[in-house]
Amino acid sequence: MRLLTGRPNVPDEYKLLHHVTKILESRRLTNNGPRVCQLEEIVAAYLGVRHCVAVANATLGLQIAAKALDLTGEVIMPSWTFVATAHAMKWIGLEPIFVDVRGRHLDPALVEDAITEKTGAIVPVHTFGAPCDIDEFRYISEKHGVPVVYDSAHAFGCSYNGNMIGGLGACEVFSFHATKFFNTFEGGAITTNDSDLAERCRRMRNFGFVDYDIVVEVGINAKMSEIHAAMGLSLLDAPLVAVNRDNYHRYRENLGELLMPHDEGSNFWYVVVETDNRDKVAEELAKIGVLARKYFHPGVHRMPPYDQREWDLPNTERLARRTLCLPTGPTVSKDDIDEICEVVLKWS
Ligand code: T4K
Repeated sequence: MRLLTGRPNVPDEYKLLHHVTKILESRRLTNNGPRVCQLEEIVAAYLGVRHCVAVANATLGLQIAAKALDLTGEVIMPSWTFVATAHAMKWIGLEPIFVDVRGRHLDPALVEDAITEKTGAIVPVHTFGAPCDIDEFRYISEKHGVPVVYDSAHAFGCSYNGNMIGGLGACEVFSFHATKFFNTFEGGAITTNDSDLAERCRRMRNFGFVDYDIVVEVGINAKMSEIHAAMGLSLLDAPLVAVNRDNYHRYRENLGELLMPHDEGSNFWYVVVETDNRDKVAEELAKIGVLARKYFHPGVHRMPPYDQREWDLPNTERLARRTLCLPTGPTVSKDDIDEICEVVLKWS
C-alpha cells in the first residue's frame, strides 16, 4: 500500500536525534525525567489546563483516571469508538454500558435515561476530534453527581468555542499513539484542573510511590520514557493542523456532503466519508494502493465479551456500517487526494 490512513507524523530528524544524544549522554532514560516534565508543562499551557500527567498510552491513562476517581460499577460510553475505551474499563472490573450516538457522539438524553445507582461515570468520546455535547454532559454530571471522564484520544489540538479541549469534566485522556495527530511513538496524557486528582494520577502511574521507598497505595507502571517525550517535543512546532486543514478542504471540494464535517476548531486529522457502499469503496481503494480504515467497525458492542447481551444501538449500527477513514497528513499530496476521491465518488 502506498497511502495509509494513520501514517504517523514525524518530526525533523535532527531535532529528535539531538534529544536522543542528550538523553544518552545524561543517562536519564525514564522515571519522570526532564523531557517528560517539559512536555507536560508545554501541553498544560497549550491546553490551558492546570495539570498534564504524561502516561505510557491512553488506555493506561483511562485506567488510572478511573482508579484515581475511585470509580466502581458501570461506566456509560458509546459503542462507536475504538475498543480501548471499553477494554480499559472492563480490564479493571468496571462494566461498560453502551448508549447510542446522536450524530457521531454519545447521546446525552439517552445517557441520562441510562443512569442508575450503579453508574460510576460517563465516558464520552470526542470522536474524530469533534467536541461532544460538553454543556449537556456538564449539566447531567452535576444533576446526578456522576463524574465525566472524557476520552479525548482523538482531540489533541482541538477547541470548543475557542477553548482548547483538555480541561473538561473530572479529567480528559489524550492518546499520543503513533497514528494520532500528535504522537510520542506510544503515549498519552491525563489532563485536569483538579490538583488532588492530578497528584493521585502521578502517584498511580509510578507504582503508588510518593518518595524513595514510600508507597501509599496500589499503582501501576504507566510512565512515559524520555525518548517518547523527546518525540513529542520534536513534533510540537510542526505545522500539522495547517497541512491537515488544506487536505481536508481539498477532500471537501471533491466529496462535499459525503464527508463528515469539521469546524475550524478541529485538528482535521480524521477524514471520514459516510456511504452505503463503504466496503466496496474500501476494496476499490485497496486496488490502487490506498489503505482506508473502517473506524469503528463493528461497534464495540459486537465484540466479545460485550456481545453477550443485546444492545439497542441503531445509530451506532448505521455508522459502523457506513464510515471510512481516508489518508491525510503531510505524506498525502493534492493529486493523491483527487485520485482517492475519484474512486470514492465512483463507488459510493
Ligand atoms: N480511545 C480512543 C477513542 C482511541 O481511538 C484510542 C486509540 C484509544 C482510546 C487508546 O489509545 P492508546 O492506548 O493507543 O494510546 C490504532 C491505534 O493503535 C490506536 O491508538 C487508535 N486509537 C486506533 C484508532 O487506531 P489500529 O490497530 O487500527 O492501528 P494499525 O496498526 O492498523 O495502524 C493504522 C494505520 O497506520 C495503518 O494503515 C498503518 C499505519 N501505521 C501505523 C503505525 C502504528 C504506520 O504507517 N506506522 C505506524 O507506526 O489501532
